[in-house]
Amino acid sequence: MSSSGQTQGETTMRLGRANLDRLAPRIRRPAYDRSRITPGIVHLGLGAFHRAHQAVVIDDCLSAGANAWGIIGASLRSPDTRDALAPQDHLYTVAVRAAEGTEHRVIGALLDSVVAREKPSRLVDRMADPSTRIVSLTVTEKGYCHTPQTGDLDERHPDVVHDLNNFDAPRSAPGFIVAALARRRAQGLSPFTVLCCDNLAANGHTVQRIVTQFAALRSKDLGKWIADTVAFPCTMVDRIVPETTDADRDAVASALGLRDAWPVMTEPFTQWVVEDRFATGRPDLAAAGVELVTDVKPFELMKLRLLNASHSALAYLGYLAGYETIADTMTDPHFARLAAQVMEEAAVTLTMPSGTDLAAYRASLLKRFSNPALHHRTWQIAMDGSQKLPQRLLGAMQDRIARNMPIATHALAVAGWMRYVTALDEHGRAIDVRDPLAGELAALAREAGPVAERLAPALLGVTKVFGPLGAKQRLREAVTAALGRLYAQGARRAVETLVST
Ligand code: CS2
Repeated sequence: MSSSGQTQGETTMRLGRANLDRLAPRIRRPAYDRSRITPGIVHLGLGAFHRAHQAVVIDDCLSAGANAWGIIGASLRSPDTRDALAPQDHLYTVAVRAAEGTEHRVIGALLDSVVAREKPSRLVDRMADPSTRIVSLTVTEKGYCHTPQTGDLDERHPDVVHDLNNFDAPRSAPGFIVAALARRRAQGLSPFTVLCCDNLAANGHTVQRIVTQFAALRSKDLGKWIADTVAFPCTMVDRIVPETTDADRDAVASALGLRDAWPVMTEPFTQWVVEDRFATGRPDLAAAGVELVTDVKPFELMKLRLLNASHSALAYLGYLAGYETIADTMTDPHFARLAAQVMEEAAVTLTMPSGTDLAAYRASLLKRFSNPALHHRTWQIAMDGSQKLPQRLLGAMQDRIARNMPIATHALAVAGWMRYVTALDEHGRAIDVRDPLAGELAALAREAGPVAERLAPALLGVTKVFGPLGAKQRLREAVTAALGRLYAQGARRAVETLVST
């Protein structure tokens, strides 16, 4: 923590149940008696995104009287969130930032938290408890132990291997879900609904496939029971939630008059579209602003191919051009145009329900990316690209190739990723590449050297990411040419050239 953080920490009282009434009067706080709330949801992956998105919706449900739907959060590995939140009775602040100012709200929906690594059986017990009716997840793309390109369980993933040998003491999200469902089945309990809230293509179906494949490795019967009885609704989740910094914590303490060690920062926009398939009940989500639909797919593709695709394009190319945040990147008109162009290329690959205004959606995304109050680092979004590229960029490229349409903008985004994962920036400085395949990608890059004609084919050959698409002539040509321009001109000029032609 920064020295100013420490100073304030020493002099400002900690947020907690006992001192909610000391909050500055304008701060919204739980409008219900928390002692009457019982848990109905177990959430895996207690990161900032969950706390700024689903937990806020659940907080609204609790305010409306849905007392049996409190959340127990689980961090799969790190104790940091539990250690920060337990001393403040799991209360925390959501700071909603806009150019005009910040609104703060204290959320009470999270009742308790567990750290799975410390005592896996405690989490399995909690998930198997009859009161648990929904298990939701935000474990990031890589948390599903699957092959991003195919959507199948990666049976050789170290956590999967571990979990199959330690069935009652798992490590991975699929391992916990299967262990808890097996327990419920043995006890004659109905299963919980599995609600994936990560940016995966067809997220519910994908997680259903992964979990069923995992279970079948343990027992064919269990796999079949899960396939037949467990509901895995698809969801589209959207809210931009940058990592919280020490400066953010200080700003929140000043606004609250109390110190919160684990606040979350976000934007005014929030959207949650959910398929209404809950086997064992749900709170009244619609009353809390959730869009309940029969088919999420079009909304999910819209979000992945418009928002996330242009986000990733800005992240790789913006980082290489020296921009620290998305909002900084968007101040450069060529990069703003690049984001718009990625969306234009992708939009024609979407088939939306009538009444969807894609042009308005695209305009709202550009505005959200430009929010000067959000410090969303390009480096943060650049993380785990190997897990993100297929659903964000490659699907739209495949569709456009099938229709004989140009793919130059998407190709530059993919080339930006390639240049980024070499782990050396345009000035020869090291890039801290965070990606499960970082080592493999950097080794390929070292072998190929900084030559587009060698590097592009080498990386396109990584089938876990590109699958058969990597062998397509049109894709190879477009990506190789884009990477060549990145090496010849640098990211800033390459983006300018692209959007000016
Ligand atoms: C971002 C997303 O980090 C990333 O990859 O693109 O987290 C994005 O901010 C959210 O999906 C917005 O809903």
